[in-house]
Amino acid sequence: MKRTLQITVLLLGVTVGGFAQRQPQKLPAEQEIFLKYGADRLGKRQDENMKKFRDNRLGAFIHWGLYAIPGGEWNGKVYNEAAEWLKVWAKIPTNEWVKLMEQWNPTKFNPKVWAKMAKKMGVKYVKITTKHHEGFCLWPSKYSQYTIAQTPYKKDILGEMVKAYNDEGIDVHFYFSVLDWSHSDYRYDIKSKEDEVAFARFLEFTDNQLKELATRYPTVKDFWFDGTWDTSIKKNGWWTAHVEQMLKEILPGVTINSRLRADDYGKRHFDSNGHLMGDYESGYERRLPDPVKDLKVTRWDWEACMTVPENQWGYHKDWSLSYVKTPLEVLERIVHAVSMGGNMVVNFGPQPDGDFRPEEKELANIIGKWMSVNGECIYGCDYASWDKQSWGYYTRKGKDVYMIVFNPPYSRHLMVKTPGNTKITKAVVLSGKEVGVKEIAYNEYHVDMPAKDPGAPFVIKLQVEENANTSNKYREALT
Ligand code: JFZ
Repeated sequence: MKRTLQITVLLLGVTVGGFAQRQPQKLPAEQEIFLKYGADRLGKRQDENMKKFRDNRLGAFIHWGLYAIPGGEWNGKVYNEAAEWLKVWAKIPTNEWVKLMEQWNPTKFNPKVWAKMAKKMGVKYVKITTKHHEGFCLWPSKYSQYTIAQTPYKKDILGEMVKAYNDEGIDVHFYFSVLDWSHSDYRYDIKSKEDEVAFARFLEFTDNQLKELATRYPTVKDFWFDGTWDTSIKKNGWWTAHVEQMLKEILPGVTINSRLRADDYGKRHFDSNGHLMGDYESGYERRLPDPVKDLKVTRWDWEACMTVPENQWGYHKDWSLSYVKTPLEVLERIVHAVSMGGNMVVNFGPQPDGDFRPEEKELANIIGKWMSVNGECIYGCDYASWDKQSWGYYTRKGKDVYMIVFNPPYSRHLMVKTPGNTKITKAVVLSGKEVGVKEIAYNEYHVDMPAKDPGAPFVIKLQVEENANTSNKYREALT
């Protein structure tokens, strides 16, 4: 009885909660309910593959599919909603949409140039859309008629990308949409026996495609699932757990995002007991945790991804229709994510001709220049757990604490409050000179600005001494 009530309450929470799915409600252990398809593990994965995923910190997303060809425009009408969803906005039937395949011939595509661009930008991994909601496959899948093999281009474009990125030492992650608008067996919900049978066939087809990807491209490091929000999938939580297991058997060490998973009760990302499913949370999409309130995110691995215009993942021909983030704003989001113990993936929507738009090239260049000087405060860095200050963000790697300054104060004194028993012994601007540090009160310091204002975000590396024996008798006397 008690259990039934609990489940009812939980289910109610799921339905009414909507986005509350990302606010895990941790139940005391004795109140946890039995789940066959809940979290496989508590806490962060600590193996080498996960460590590499985490240390990479900065990635690029590539959204490339048939939607790049119309670029947000259909029959003379320009739609400002996400270009990769144009089929839905303009209500284009599948048989018409897939005709775009006849035009897929990116004559300017050069995977080596793409990989060099990513390398120069300083990204350590690239997430590629192997198949977006439209169903078009960038690899010659033997399970679908809508693939790169049926276009004038013919060649395995995904294979070419994987090789080129790997040759530059860049990890490749696969984006895969379970939702497939091109497949007649796909169901949004299961309402009849017929739906059940069709959807079972669809899940088998999806398994086959995933096995195909994992065996054709064994260097893939991660699967990032999308298009898993429909009721049909929530009713088949067992399948999401099975997919994770299946991929991990084929590719030991592979990492998988939380967006794939649904538990026995259809609860997504976090199971009905409040535990993260998959290896890292992937709910931060075009938004970031609050730097002060959301510190719980430091308890699990997470990765955020962002668009450069307001909401365009695929190529859209007119970027003037929404606000486009400046390179500085993109940079701040990267730093912000790392300061909260997360990864950041910046999106690119290549043109149909295989080149990148000038704005994206410029963005990659500017980020790359900054990373070449300051990358030390990003790669392998984590949440520093020092009190946030208004001038910017902290990150940390072992004993080194980095101050990433975005908003220097008029006083030219950068306030730093250290945790108990932590002393700052030296402060050096990355690729620059040492700056003054003054202890102004117990565990409070002023770190000087560089003599010449850099006029751009800069990084100060702090040398700290943590001494468990230091104590402040006066402070103790007050307690
Ligand atoms: C999905 C896609 O629909 C979109 O086209 C793009 O590929 C993006 C990366 O992923 O969009 C989402 C998915 C999940 C959320 C929001 C948009 N979410 O959980 O808030």
